[in-house]
Order: sequence, then C-alpha cells, then structure tokens
Amino acid sequence: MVNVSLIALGGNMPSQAGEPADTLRAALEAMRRRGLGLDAVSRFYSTPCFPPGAGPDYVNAAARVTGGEDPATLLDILHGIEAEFGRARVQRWGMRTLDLDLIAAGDRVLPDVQTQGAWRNLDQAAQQREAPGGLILPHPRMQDRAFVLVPLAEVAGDWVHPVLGRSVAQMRDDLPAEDLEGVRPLD
Ligand code: PH2
Ligand code: MG
Ligand code: MG
Repeated sequence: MVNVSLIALGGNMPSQAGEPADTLRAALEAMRRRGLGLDAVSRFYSTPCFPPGAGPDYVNAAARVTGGEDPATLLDILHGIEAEFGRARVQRWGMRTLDLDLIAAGDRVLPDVQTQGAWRNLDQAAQQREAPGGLILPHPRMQDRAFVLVPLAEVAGDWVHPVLGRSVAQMRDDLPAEDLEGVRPLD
C-alpha cells in the first residue's frame, strides 16, 4: 500500500451543508471534485468527543485515496475543503464543523523517524500544550484513537504503520474495549 493515503474525517458542529454527517458527505464530494481518487470510504460513526466532555459527539469516517499525491499537495487540498465548510480553528481539540486529517501517506515517515517518534511519545499534558508546526506522518496520535482506527480498519485494515510495524486492524484491537464500544455506526 505504498501509494495510498489515509484520511480521517470528523465534525461535531453544523455547517452550511447541514448536520455533521451532511458535511462529511459534502466534503467527500469536494475531494472528488478536486481530483482525489477516493478508493474506499468507511461507514459514518458516532463517537464520543475526545477529551471527554469537551463538546458534542462527533461523526467520524475514513477514506483511502490512491494516486501517490505528494503529502503537502494533499494537505493543501484538505485545508481548502475545511475552509469551504467554515472550519474556524478557534480552540485546539474543541468543536469543529469539519476536520480532515491526513493520517498517512504510503509508508512515508515525516519529517524523520526520530521526530515522528518524539511527537508520538509526548505525554498527555504536552499533547494538550503543543502542536507541531509541520506535517508529521504517520499522524502521531493515530494508534491511540478508536474514532480514527475503527473507521480506518474498514478501508485499510492491512495498512502497516511504518514505525510501529502494526496494522490498522491490530492497532484497533490493541485499544481498550471501552474505547471501541463508544464508536458506533450511524446506520
Ligand atoms: N477530533 C479532535 C478532537 N476530538 N473527538 C472525536 N470523537 N472525534 C474527532 O475527530 C476528534 C475528537 C481534534 O481534531
Ligand atoms: Mg485536523
Ligand atoms: Mg483531528
């Protein structure tokens, strides 16, 4: 899966497109319109907000994109679509109409293995405090989050983390059962 990119979609506030599920559908359409090849899209899930109590439940989904786009170009496209749906970056981890996260681009490790590892190993307090300036891939929190891994397992269960050596399905199964139980398909 060298040329696949993995994208996580989420939202927990209404946008001009409607409720979060409507926004996610519109965002997928916008991705197609901007030329991304959507190979597979997961079901939509209702997920408890992380951190708990920070806002309403989210709708989350995942998409697998092919074509070997370079990650910076892909990220520009995703940011453009977030802007289109009124994403205001008011508060880190706060409420949002649309969040499109690039989770991985093939087996690239960016900017390098050591820096990716440093971000991955931040303790919880530092995670709240610090946000990376540049693109870190794979996304340094992907292995922790049921709202990312459960949808992602539907579209890229066999993708193997280039540093951890664990597949998406394995990383999902490594999570506590209570994290997984909260992630429920919408329909
Ligand atoms: N995204 C966040 C913060 N918290 N919680 C859930 N359930 N789903 C998300 O996508 C999410 C979150 C920051 O991007
Ligand atoms: Mg984001
Ligand atoms: Mg996010």
